[in-house]
Amino acid sequence: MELNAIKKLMEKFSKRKEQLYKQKEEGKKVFGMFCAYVPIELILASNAIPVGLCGGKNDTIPIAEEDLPRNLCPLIKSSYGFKKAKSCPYFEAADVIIGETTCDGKKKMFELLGRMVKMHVMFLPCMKTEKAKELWVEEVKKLKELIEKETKNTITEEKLKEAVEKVNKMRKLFYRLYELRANVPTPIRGLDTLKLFQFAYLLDIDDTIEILEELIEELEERVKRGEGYSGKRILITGCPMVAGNSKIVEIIEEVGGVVVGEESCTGTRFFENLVEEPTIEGIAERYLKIPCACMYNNDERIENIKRLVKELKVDGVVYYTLQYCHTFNIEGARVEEELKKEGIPIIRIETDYSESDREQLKTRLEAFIEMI
Ligand code: BJ8
Repeated sequence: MELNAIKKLMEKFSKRKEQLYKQKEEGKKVFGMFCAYVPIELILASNAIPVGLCGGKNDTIPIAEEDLPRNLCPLIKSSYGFKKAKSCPYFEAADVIIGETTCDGKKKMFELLGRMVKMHVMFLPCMKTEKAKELWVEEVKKLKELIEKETKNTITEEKLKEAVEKVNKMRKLFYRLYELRANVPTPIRGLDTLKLFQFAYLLDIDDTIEILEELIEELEERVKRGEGYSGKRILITGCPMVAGNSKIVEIIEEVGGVVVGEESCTGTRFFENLVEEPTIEGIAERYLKIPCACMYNNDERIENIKRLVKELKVDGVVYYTLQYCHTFNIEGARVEEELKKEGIPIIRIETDYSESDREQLKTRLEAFIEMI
């Protein structure tokens, strides 16, 4: 049941490093990003390249622990370790890295990272008040200025409009993908969708759009034929699962579940909400809507989870936290309480990038999936 579009995704990804360095040789600047809050429209409008840099592998954690505490989120340690070891081609390609004041761990890691690479940190407010919105518009403006300075390209209204349209086009395709996943049986496995989200942070956006268009056609055919994956329908919510980290989805799908949605930055938080106006204000407005657990009183996230449970006909929710991620971990208590009130089954999992807990997680997830 392999999808041609997923084969193509893997092929494109295998050639991405070469393509990126070629684009760099041609004079394009590369901006590394750590977060879904970075407005990629501005980077694209300046004819530069955005690449996601979050690390999902265990291998670079020991070198990171020479500088960072052991009891820190693995995503932060893995990312830092990649730079320190100079082992990630995307990190090495980046001319400037854009960070933002999300969780404390990332924020403080950026101070150390700034000794190795040029950093620009955006001041992301942790509330969505009117004052916060004004501040965020200023931060987006500052980012535009920085990008223009680095690339020596002016971001004209026209260029910005083109970039907004392109990114919105990609977002609409992801919305359509989610509509298709709502079918029973669901036409695509969670593991394939996860790869798509992970690589969408790395691939050229035109390639991502091309793959999504092909994928959607293939999935529409599958739906017409009534083909797909049965099993207990699972929604994952929580920390992102960046490239290199797919442990939980693998386990869920090994033990009789099928992941039909992700309320995550490798999921809905990546594409939900279009930019309505192709202006700095319009862009700022869309990005500030992202319901990350770093936000104070993040009620939209809870509402989104409940909505997704209905839309995707979910049987149970897996709440996924990376070890030492306090924001998602603490918010888990509220999410659990709210879902339980509505009779939605939920299991909370806390893990890292190691394989040491795989069997234990398998036992817990197997029991959960049998029970729901
Ligand atoms: S918008 S989820 S990409 S911050 S897992 S590093 S929060 S301790 S990744 Fe994130 Fe932006 Fe939010 Fe998305 Fe900190 Fe938690 Fe680690 Fe995290």
